[in-house]
Amino acid sequence: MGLCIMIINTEKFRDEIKQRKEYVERCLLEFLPPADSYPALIHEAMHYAVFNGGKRLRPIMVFEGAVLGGADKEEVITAACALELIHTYSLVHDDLPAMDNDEMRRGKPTCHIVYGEANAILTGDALLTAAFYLLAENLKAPKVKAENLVRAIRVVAAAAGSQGMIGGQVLDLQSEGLALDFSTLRKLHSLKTGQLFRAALTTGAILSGMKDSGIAALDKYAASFGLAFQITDDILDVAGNQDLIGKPIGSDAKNHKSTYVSLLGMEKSYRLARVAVESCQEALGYFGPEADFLRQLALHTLNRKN
Ligand code: GRG
Repeated sequence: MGLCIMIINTEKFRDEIKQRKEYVERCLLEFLPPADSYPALIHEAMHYAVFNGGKRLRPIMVFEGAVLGGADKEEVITAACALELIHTYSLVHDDLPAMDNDEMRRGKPTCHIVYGEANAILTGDALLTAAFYLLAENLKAPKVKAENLVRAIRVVAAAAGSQGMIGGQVLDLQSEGLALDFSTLRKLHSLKTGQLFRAALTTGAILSGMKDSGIAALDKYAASFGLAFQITDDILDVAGNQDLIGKPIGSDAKNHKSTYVSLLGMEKSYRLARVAVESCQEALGYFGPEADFLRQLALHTLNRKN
């Protein structure tokens, strides 16, 4: 599928994303413990961290994986919320003084600035714990099979853990100040950023009962999507608009991090992102027009502003 054929309906696609994001936010509000529930401090901090203007890409992927497998999105609501909570916990901890020491995220002071460092650590812990509670809650969905749910929980735990996102974060922290080679940078980001996208899309598909060949195609798509997303993240950190990103640009340079841009330069980085988006489209060859949303999402990522 040629890239330009898919560029056509940008306006409509943005509206579609907006509606899906609003749906995710309604689900999150329903399934997070209320902000004023006892003990209110931790629940208020969890709400502060979760309702921060994020794009909600990972839950959107859970829903999309499920729908492509023939399930109703209502069947995977709590799993979709779980992926966003894991993502949010990772951001709260990533912003801590001991990690990236960032004071702003999405135009608002970070969790530890508002609630203090100890409470921000606990907020991340509580979000991660709540995520696995909500994953298990997905057993209440009438059509989800217990064996598929256990498989999905295993996938999510592996993606978030020491051989997934946390492993990537450790490599990232270890690499500060070092000039990484391309393959190390690629490995680091496939763990830190790619694994959770893969878990999100395949979780929805697994819960829907999709065949393994379809799940493998979605896994491939999400791995390439993660790469494209990370490269554009690096590009935005250099050339993005601070107001749209919601934090000062140049944080990678501030933290002496190797990035695709520092390693390859702007032009080659953009070209690599484009190749990754083409790989996304190839992976979707397994599906017909029902996967057009994912095709457009990959293209949209290439031109994203935040
Ligand atoms: C602390 C365990 C632990 C992990 C941290 C994900 C991560 C690992 C750190 C986030 C830092 C970062 C800039 C990662 C690169 C790409 C990325 C995951 C960006 C944030 O994701 P978005 O843009 O966030 O989907 P929103 O704000 O839209 O929810």
